[in-house]
Amino acid sequence: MDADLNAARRAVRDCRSMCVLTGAGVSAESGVPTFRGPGGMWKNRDPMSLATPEAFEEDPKTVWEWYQWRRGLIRKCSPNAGHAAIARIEREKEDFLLVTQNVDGLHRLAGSKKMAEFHGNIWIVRCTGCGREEEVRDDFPVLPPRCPSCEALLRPGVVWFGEQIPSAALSESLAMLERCDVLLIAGTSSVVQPSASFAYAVARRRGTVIEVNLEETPISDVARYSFRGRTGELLPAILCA
Ligand code: BV8
Ligand code: ZN
Repeated sequence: MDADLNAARRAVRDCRSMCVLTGAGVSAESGVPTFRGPGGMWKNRDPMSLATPEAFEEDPKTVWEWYQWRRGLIRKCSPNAGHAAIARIEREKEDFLLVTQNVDGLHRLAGSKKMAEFHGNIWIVRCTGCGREEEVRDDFPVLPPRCPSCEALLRPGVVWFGEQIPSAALSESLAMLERCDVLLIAGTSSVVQPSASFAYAVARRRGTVIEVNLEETPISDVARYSFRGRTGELLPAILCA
């Protein structure tokens, strides 16, 4: 482990262009429930059955109850040492991009700036009628909330299953995957597409892929270095050159 850890640290230190991909495991260290792990469920509903346009179409009130519950939880959480280490390395690299699947906004709170929110942001709400977007941090008094301008339903500003990744985030990420020397993947089960394919895109062109995750994932043997452990500990250890 130590030899690999030192080699991974050197790869991070010596690289010019770096991409970091994060998932719910990074925010789990701040107390945010993961998508698929214990505590990620809500009222025994599977998130996969709630995070879809069909679920919202059929029962917007229940979908909003789930999001209001998650917003309430996340509101009490602060960034952790893993978020801070990622924000710090960004300032040391000439060419850097953080791609996060997390919708909680904790990376931005930790100071990350060069960032693509691949699955949107839970604090943004969008009108299904006039498309008006707004950042709303408070709880909505009535669910589902309606647009103050046109009365249509508001929806969470996140990407649901079956929806396209926001085009700016997608193109910025794909461009980075073509040129980064190091891709660090942290706290994701690597089952959701298209972010789960990032590792292959970089490994194919001999870039260095580093994984940090509690459990093994489908990309663990694609990674040059794959560390089992908590992001709150391993990210500072690998990123603090
Ligand atoms: C797309 C936002 C083109 C909402 C999310 C069939 C029909 C339709 C679509 C598909 C299909 N087959 C495949 C697809 C594509 C689909 C997909 O990938 N499905 C999979 C699941 C089969 N993808 C899409 O639909 C994407 N769009 O492809 O557009 C298209 C369009 C139509 C049809 C085809 C293609 C959109 C995907 C975005 C979905 N939205 N979230 C919300 O949050 O409410 S995804 C959701 O999963 C979260 O964003 C989450 O971030 C993401 C990934 O989960 P993880 O972050 O990995 O979290 P998870 O809990 O799974 O794992 C946590 C990991 O951390 C674990 O491994 C754990 O061990 C580890 N861990 C925990 N604690 C720690 C830790 N590690 C270290 N330290 C710790 N402390
Ligand atoms: Zn509207």
